[in-house]
Amino acid sequence: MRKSVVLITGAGGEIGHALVTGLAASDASIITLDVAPLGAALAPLVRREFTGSITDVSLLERMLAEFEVECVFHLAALLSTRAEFTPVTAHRVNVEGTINLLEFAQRQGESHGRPVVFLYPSSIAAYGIPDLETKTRAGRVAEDAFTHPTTMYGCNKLYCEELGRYYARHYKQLSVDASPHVDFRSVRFPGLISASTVPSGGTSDYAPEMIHAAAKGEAYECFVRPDTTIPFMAMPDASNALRQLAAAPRARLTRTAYNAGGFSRSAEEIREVVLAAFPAATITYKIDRKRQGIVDSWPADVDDSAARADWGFAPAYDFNRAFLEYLIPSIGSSYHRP
Ligand code: AKB
Repeated sequence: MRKSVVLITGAGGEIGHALVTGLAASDASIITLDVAPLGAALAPLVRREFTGSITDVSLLERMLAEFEVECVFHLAALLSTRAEFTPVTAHRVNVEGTINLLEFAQRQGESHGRPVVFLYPSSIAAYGIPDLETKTRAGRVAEDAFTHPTTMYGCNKLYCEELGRYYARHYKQLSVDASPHVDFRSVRFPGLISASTVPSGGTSDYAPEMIHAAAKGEAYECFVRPDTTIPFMAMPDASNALRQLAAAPRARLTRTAYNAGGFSRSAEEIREVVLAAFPAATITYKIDRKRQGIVDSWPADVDDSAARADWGFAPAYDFNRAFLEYLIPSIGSSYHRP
């Protein structure tokens, strides 16, 4: 008999660190897949860790044979800035890797007869707002507006949302005996900020990078303008949102992709709260024109009323609580442990 488990891909990453910790605390039986071995903090929390790529179909075949997967949290991805340096690799990992996981979930569902709940973290990068005047006028953007991404990562995320919708509603619709076995659910996250991990390859990373640099006593050059504004979310709210959406009754869900907001602030407002906590910090601006162009195409804020109505999304961290109660104390202490 195969063991019934939850699969988390990219488990060693920023979202994965929070999700593994949270699911393990609720006694979930977890298997993981990541390109690197899990760190000492996570490894003891999982039933089995597989080290390899989501593009390795033979590895997924081995997992299919050994485990009965009820739920997939597919977190593995190359983020927006890194994807712009290697767009073909990003497409291969972000898209081909995702269809491999969707096929894995489909075959899991066919074998054990129950729909596999498939959670997919999409992103505000799925939006592409043409200019700053339109961004200001657009305000809180709803899911079906401005879906013309300008990055490979954003294109990947939007297409994979549609791939998931296909697997959940139209899979092999011309085949007689085909029926969907994937219950695909996606959240378009804003810039996520974690106290437990260092940011890697994102274009929204200027916010966490500021805090980490100030806590380490290192000067930081912010690569976007002071007025640059996008929504952010504290990582505990992101992890909880994925778990909440996974547990939501299927009949309550009117969409397969949902916005989820946190707090919308400018780079200068973030700089001010970091300087108040670390008065000796040096935070200046050195604009990276290309990364600025990416962030300018993302919405200043998102309309997440559908998530709140359908599955009760309600972030616990506003701007002040996120920085004053979670990020600054945790990151500050992580660099100054005796
Ligand atoms: C990135 O900056 O690429 C990510 C995102 C906004 O999805 N943090």
